[in-house]
Amino acid sequence: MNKNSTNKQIEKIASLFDVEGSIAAIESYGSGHINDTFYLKNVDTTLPDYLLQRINHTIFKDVPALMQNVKTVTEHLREKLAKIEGSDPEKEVLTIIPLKNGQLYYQDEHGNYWRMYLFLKDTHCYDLVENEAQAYSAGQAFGKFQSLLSDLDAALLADTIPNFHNIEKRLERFQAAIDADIMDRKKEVIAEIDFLNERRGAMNAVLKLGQGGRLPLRVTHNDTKFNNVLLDKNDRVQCIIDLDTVMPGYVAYDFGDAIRTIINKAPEDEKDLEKVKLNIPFFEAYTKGYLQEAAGFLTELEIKSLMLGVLLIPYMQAVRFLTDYLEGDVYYKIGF
Ligand code: ADP
Ligand code: GN1
Ligand code: MG
Repeated sequence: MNKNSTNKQIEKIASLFDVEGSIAAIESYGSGHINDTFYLKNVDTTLPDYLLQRINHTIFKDVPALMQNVKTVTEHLREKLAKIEGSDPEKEVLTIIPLKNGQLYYQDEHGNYWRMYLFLKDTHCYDLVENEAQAYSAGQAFGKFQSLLSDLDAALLADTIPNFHNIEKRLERFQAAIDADIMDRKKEVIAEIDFLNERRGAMNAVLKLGQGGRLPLRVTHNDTKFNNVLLDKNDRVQCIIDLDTVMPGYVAYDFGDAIRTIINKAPEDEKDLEKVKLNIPFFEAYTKGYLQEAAGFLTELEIKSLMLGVLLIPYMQAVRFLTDYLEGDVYYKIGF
């Protein structure tokens, strides 16, 4: 589809939502791997701008449940923040813009699902952390996010992607992809497969502690990349975004995924592995910020489990990306 007809379609869909004013411009937005995001600029600059997203329903199979999770979590955060002096829930929490008929999403004639958020003006996000202050405030932001949600019963949320961080299931699928080798790519990645297989044994510690009832299931974010933290124009954290995977989980997973992106000096898809170096001061800064907000509600064992998450999540990401390569790039949008 060309740009004009896509824009016409977006305009038509946007008009179904409860927006103020009218749309002046539409831009494709962001660098996510899963959804398609469009920025909608208002004609009247004093009125809000919006973000329209097409939700990838091949991956998120129950969009109504996903949107209900986002509603439950954002309402809870909003209520909690409203009681904290100096907080501005409008700016610090995502706001769902419903359809004019009150529904949380629109399903088009092709079966695609669309939802809209209020666009938070004068914000930006980075793929890479640039300094310790950013690492520290990202830690604070995810710690505060979990802390504000620590009194929300995780059982109220649906599992938007069942077994999302279950390493045993991920490894089963990895093995199935190796066995099927439908793209005939296995021969190119034998060394990588061996590398991952040699380390399998050490990777199920969090899962075992959880299954044994020793770690509580909490409301966790499950996609704690640094680029899911919106910063304001002074580079201060404003809002945690990308709530599609908010569901019951273990805090070690969120900690591990955040550290994965925060301490890497190179982008996650850097081809030159010489550039992939660890930044330990950023690790320390994130941990300080995180524990400052989270230590109050975490159990002792959860605090100990954080390091297990740091070992596990980069490994699990490698398993997931390599599985997708073997399956023919069916899950992630890839850039090359
Ligand atoms: P994806 O799942 O594709 O990563 P995100 O929900 O993270 O999608 O959104 C993509 C990009 O859009 C983000 O990286 C951020 O730059 C921007 N963004 C998301 N939500 C908002 C918002 N409410 N206000 C302003 N920018 C936003
Ligand atoms: C995907 O959509 P995005 O880019 O925020 C993925 C995450 C991975 C991430 C790796 C639903 O997130 O789990 O950590 O790519 N999201 C889903 O960059 O699978
Ligand atoms: Mg994102």
